[in-house]
Amino acid sequence: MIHDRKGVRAMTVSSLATTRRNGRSPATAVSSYTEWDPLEEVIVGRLAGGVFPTWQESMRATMPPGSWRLFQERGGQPFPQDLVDAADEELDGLARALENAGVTVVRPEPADHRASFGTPHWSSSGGCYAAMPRDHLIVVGDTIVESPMSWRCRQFDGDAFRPLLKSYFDRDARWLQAPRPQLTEELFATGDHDEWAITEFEPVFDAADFMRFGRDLVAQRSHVTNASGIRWLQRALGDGFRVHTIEVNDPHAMHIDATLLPLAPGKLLVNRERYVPNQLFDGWEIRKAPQPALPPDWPMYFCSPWVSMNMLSVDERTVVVERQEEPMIELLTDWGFRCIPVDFRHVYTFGGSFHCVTVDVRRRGGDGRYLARVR
Ligand code: DAV
Repeated sequence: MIHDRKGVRAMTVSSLATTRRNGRSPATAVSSYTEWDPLEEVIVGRLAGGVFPTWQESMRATMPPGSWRLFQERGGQPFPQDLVDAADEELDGLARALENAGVTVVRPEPADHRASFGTPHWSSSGGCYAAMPRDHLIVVGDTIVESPMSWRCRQFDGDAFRPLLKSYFDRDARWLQAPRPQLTEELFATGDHDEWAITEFEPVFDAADFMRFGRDLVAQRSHVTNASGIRWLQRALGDGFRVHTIEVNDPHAMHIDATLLPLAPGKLLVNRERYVPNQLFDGWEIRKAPQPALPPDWPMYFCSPWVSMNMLSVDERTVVVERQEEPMIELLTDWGFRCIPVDFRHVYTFGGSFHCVTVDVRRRGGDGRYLARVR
């Protein structure tokens, strides 16, 4: 029934949920199809050694204005040590909380991101960080894909995950890397009236612009993900998967995981400012995330406070949530979820929360069709 191969309109979402709960442990080291199936192994990022990004004009579309000068003047220089230490402590706390929930946690080794580098066409004063594996990597079934990122400074910081990728490869994972982007000037839009900061010069995407719903993925175009990037991933995954590009209302779009988050089959949390109703979610119960609880003067180098909804599901009833996001905890509890509260505000400063800092490498259960069928 779940596979719905004959084109029969799938059963109700709540009966799906019951079927899925008994999924078996996958036989392969890498296997994850959804954002909510029972989590068995996860990568948690690390901030130590991180440096301010090296400025490029396309960042203007997504980065908070207060960061523009900082990135222009301090690209390649370490972040303030006290902020890094506080955030790393919270990342360690997340790792412990997940281990206590029975999940295997793997971490990248500490890396030094200060080294400058270049290509024949451009140079960067340094890298960035290995705190946000979700930007670099997406697991779809037994395949782990490295994304072709449009930020020049991030071309090598994902190398911090290579030892992990090689070890998954040794255990039979399919490992794909998108074509290395050239990131020459042609990729970057120059007109004031361009809708996006990047052109279609070559395929680029950040993996965090995709959400997984079994055999369907939902993607957004953004200032770091272009249509050819989405097409590349669709073609690489093959006919067994379908990538749907949805419209969102986010002039600063960069990463879909503070815009919508599926918590269980049929349960979708959305950003009230950004979500545009979509037929794909016909039959789903949609709730709006409450306003973030973060104080307005909290330092945010990379993103908006909406990372309050950037959460990680341990299974379809259990969500890791920031300890001080009380309205969110209330909403989730009322919706039937168990919350695992973890302190994470210092990580917010660096551009993400629980979803961004993780990659779920293995979740129990297999593929499935969860979205309404649209043509
Ligand atoms: O709301 O600024 C954050 C997403 C981070 N991966 C935002 C997007």
